[in-house]
Amino acid sequence: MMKATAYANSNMALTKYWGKRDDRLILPYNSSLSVTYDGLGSKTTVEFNKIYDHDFFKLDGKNYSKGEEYDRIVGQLTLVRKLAKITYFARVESINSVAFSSGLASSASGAAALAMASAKAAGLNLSSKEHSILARMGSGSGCRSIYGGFVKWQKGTKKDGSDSFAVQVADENYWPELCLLAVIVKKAVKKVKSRAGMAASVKTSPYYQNWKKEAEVDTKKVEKALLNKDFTTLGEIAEYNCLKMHAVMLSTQPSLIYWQPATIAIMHEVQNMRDDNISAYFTIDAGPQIVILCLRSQLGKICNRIKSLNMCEDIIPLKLGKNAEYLSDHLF
Ligand code: 2P0
Repeated sequence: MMKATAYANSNMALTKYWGKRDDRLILPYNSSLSVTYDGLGSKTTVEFNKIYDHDFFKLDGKNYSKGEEYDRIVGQLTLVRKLAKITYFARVESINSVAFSSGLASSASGAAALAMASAKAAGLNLSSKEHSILARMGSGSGCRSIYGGFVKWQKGTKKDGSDSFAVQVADENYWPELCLLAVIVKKAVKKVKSRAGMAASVKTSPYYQNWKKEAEVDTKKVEKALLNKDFTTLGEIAEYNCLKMHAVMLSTQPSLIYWQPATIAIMHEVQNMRDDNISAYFTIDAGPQIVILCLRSQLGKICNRIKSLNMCEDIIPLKLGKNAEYLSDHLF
């Protein structure tokens, strides 16, 4: 039977991916570095079988037979069929962790779990690097979800994308003092998805050229700070990198304003905390939620300060997660 199941955690970038130099192969303009977090992820089962007359896809109990989600899945399956030299259609079922409804959802874990499950179901025996490349072609940030801990997506320079994949910089046990705190300000679906948003930024933001240069340097600096366990440098660069990405978003036409009033209030509060000698930094993706970087010894204090603002729906401490893996209990 050609069936396999995989689980992958989601990830949060400390230096961001925002813009593609190749839309089809999903190749980024700059490298990025992320943290894989535990318990927010996707479990996916794939079966290739001659009885299917098309590709079936079910996500969290809902069937999809067209649209952006469906096309992404079929795109990844088509790559796998080509690699494995098979022609069978597939049945794909995927579930996301409950906490996904928090607004920290990302396509990364889905792309990584699908890459691993579909490759194995098709009889391929791929390396982690090959899984990462396959996940990348489903969703760019997905290439980072193949690994746990701290992960770098090296942008690569080759046209065919064969050198654009993720590598693990350090595992999830490397720096136990480092904490991430997700602050959920609004559980709303964003108006402009990352894929369309970043394409518009590349085309229209007058700051895009600077962004890609700076982001490449920031990624190197964050990697070094991480390896030195230098929290202040890591926090400063990560926060600044996030603000530079948002400057590009704001200067895109039409502008991409992912922040809500509460997002800005919490950004101020994080900076105020630093004035009070609490070492905290923030990072924000293409949405209103904030992730605060801090050290474990100050987690309680920071939680209390954020709670007392009364501006968020939830505060979730994020644990660092491990590598994506195969599971033996299938979803069907
Ligand atoms: C990141 N984001 O580095 C950045 C920061 C959002 C902001 O990766 O088009 O869903 O599928 O490659 O991976 C979101 O982009 O986009 C993302 P595609 P993806 O995490």
